[in-house]
Amino acid sequence: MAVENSWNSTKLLATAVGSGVVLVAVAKFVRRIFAEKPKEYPKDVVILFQVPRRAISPNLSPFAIKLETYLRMAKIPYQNEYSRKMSPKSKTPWIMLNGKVYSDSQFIIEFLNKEFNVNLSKHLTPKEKAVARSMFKMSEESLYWAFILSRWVYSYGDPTILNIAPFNRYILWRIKFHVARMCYYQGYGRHTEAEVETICRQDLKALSDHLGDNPYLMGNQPCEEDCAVFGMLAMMWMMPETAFAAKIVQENDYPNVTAYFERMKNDHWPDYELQT
Ligand SMILES: N[C@@H](CCC(=O)N[C@@H](CS)C(=O)NCC(=O)O)C(=O)O
Repeated sequence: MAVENSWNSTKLLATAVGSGVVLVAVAKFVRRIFAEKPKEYPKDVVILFQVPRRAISPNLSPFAIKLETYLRMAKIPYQNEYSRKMSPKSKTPWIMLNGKVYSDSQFIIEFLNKEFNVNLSKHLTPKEKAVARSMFKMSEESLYWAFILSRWVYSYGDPTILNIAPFNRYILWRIKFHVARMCYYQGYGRHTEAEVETICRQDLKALSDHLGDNPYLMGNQPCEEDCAVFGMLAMMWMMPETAFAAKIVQENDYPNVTAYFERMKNDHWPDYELQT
């Protein structure tokens, strides 16, 4: 009797597994049939994949604003593709050029410099280039983390940023959880909010002290590194979050940083009107 029962259970299990396998295979087959055909894009035009534009800012990602500002500054032909699809490195933005995919805003800029023979920083000496690099790395590797903590963790996200219904807290909660975890492993997420605010202010003060009366990061002429710094400032200066980022902008302790941000916006985004 016991042997028969166990034989029956094995048969049941095998049937269930078999049906599961068949169902998965059918689902894959149907998906393949209805899958979107790869789009045709024009030759030698950079296709910039980024999340959809917002009423308040050209993009939610500072790296997308950096890349699009660079494409505009370098006058490289490009076309936007608004998509939530991530790069093979699971990040946004990314590009496609003549059917090939390239990831990471900085690697993309370095690739495009070679491909389109561009050098927006050729007027800089090696020493100036080193300073420009330290400024853009400070923006991307320090200010960025302070800012995303302010936006997604301390503000707990603002539904207006994502254009989602106010009750759709689940999406905000998922982003908050993801960002908090990333920031914890990066390190800033282990600090208190007050400590992170101090870091943010110190970075902005360093940028302000460095800029002085310069219209651009490295003097009278913009350079490649301006794109990254502008992209990061756009996050704070164009977004309506609460928490410390918005407070810092409202207090306007760094008027030359505000003026620099406005100058870059007017130079490269005359078509983009702040709609808040
Ligand atoms: N180093 C990358 C950073 C890109 C990046 O961190 N993008 C964020 C949006 S601002 C992202 O895709 N986050 C998704 C995730 O981390 O899962 C670049 O320069 O492109």
